[in-house]
Amino acid sequence: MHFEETVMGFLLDHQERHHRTHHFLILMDALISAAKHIEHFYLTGALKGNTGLAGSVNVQGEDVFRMDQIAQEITIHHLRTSRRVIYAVSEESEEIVPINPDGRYFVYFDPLDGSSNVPHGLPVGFMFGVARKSLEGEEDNHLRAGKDYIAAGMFVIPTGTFTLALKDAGAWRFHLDETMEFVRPTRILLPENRKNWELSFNSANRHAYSKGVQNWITNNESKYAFRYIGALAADFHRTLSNGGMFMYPAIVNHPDPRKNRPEGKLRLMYEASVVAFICSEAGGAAIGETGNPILNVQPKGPHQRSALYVGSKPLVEDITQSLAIPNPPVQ
Ligand code: AHM
Ligand code: MG
Repeated sequence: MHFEETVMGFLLDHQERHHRTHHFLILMDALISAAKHIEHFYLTGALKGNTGLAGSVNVQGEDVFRMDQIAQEITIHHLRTSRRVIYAVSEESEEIVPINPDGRYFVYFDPLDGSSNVPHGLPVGFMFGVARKSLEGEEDNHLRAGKDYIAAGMFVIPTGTFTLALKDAGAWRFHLDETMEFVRPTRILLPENRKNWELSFNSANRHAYSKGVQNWITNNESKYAFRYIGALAADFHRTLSNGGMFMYPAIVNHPDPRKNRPEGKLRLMYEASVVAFICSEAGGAAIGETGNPILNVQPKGPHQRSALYVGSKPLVEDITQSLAIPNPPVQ
């Protein structure tokens, strides 16, 4: 028989080797338990009538699905019982959620990302970033930039895959086994060979991107395969494995100017910074609309949005040149 190393064994070893506390393990256990519960409900979503709308709108003014609410309840429950979290920021809660003033961590999460896939039972993400409270001196700010996260991860639900990045210790992928354990830690490094590189973006929006981005797409799209699942965790999972770039550029040239999103669509704290952190640990890069590194962006609010270009460094560096040119003509 063949047995695999579990995520908890991997993390215990990691903490011990770096002379770290057990607090982070308890937090990770809570997040992994939450993911397994969400996965369980998602798998039976259609049968139990849970794939529809909940009848309310969230902080972004978007329709909330019943599954969004279930995933939110599950995650908050596990974070509370861990007793290790001070505050949580969730896409599903307008206010920052106070959890335990004696806790040690801040958790930023989207319990079910990729709403358009929910009615179909297709892949969605449970994404999270973790920052630690200041252990010396006064606590300055619980809304941290990605460079101050200590870990970030994403579960692609219901596929049983989990990617976890630990500060300065790499990005790792795990798979769910038949006993519902995440096992087989496998280091993820973006492949340098361009053979399998892919581009991923919502092509329906391409004429609404800045002229620089439109030109870049025209000049580069034929060199790579194109894939788009419509859920960040799932699309970025492919980018990490195959190399290439995922992007959700700012919408600045929409025929209906009211539909422009100059600040981007994705949320900084629990979407863009999470994949930027994972990508950086996998040897890649992530920037926003002005070519600024996502990891350096200090959030001004919990639900701040951001444009996002994330993936293999050569592509991210290359598109930076196009972002720098103020509205050049489309070639
Ligand atoms: P959501 O939080 O409402 O689900 O939106 C985030 C999702 C991302 O997972 C995905 O990358 C993107 O929105 C897809 O947007 P679009 O449908 O505009 O292509
Ligand atoms: Mg989301």
